[in-house]
Amino acid sequence: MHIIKSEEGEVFDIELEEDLLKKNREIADKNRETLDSHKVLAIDVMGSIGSGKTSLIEKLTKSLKDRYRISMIAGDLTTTIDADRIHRNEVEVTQINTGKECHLDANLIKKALNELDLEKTDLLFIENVGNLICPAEFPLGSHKRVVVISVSEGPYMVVKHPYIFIDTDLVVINKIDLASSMDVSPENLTEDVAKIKPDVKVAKTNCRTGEGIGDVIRGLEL
Ligand SMILES: Nc1nc2c(ncn2[C@@H]2O[C@H](COP(=O)(O)OP(=O)(O)OP(=O)(O)O)[C@@H](O)[C@H]2O)c(=O)[nH]1
Ligand SMILES: [Mg+2]
Repeated sequence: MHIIKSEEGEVFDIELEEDLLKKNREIADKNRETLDSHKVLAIDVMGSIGSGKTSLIEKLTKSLKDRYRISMIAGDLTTTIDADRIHRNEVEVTQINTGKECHLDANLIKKALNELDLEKTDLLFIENVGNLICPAEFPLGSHKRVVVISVSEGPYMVVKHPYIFIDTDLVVINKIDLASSMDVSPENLTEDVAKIKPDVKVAKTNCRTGEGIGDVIRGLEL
């Protein structure tokens, strides 16, 4: 079998991309300053499509709402479905619709931070656009990064998408209730994650029932 690997510098827009990433990092640093000046802890929730990001935020919001004033930024291409879901729990939500873009970036978060009442927020969940590739390269200025994967995506999603796990504080392996019917082992996924980032925390959850949410809360030191 022939395998073609692109070399560094081979992709024609590489210089453009480096400038873009540098600018994104600068704005992300400013976002962090804004968050810190208002004493807001921000958590970037990344993960594959349909893995359970919104369900996780929903469960965390319910568990933590007596201890923190919680807000959310919801990233999606076009709809407000997830934002509406979380808003029903009386959480202040700002929607970002990215159009065709497959990730949030620091500039979009800067705009959303202008819309939120940061004085009335202690904890901010940012739900990134669902995929395991693009969000990895775009820090937003958040204090912590979580990656949500689920057993329903099959056994290879960790080894196929290593980069998103490198700069992550906590990995959530969701839908453990489906593990046997999917014939996917959460333990094997945990081992795959540990090979990429040995010290990363892992929580196994069922975000429908709330099983494992306590481990997520402890993992995030909330
Ligand atoms: N069986 C099972 N279903 C789950 C679990 N967590 C979430 N779901 C279901 O999975 C589907 C997708 O969940 P969401 O929370 O919307 O996932 P998401 O990652 O926010 O999806 P996108 O934002 O569209 O990428 C919904 O039908 C949830 O009810 C779980 O632990 N077990
Ligand atoms: Mg969602």
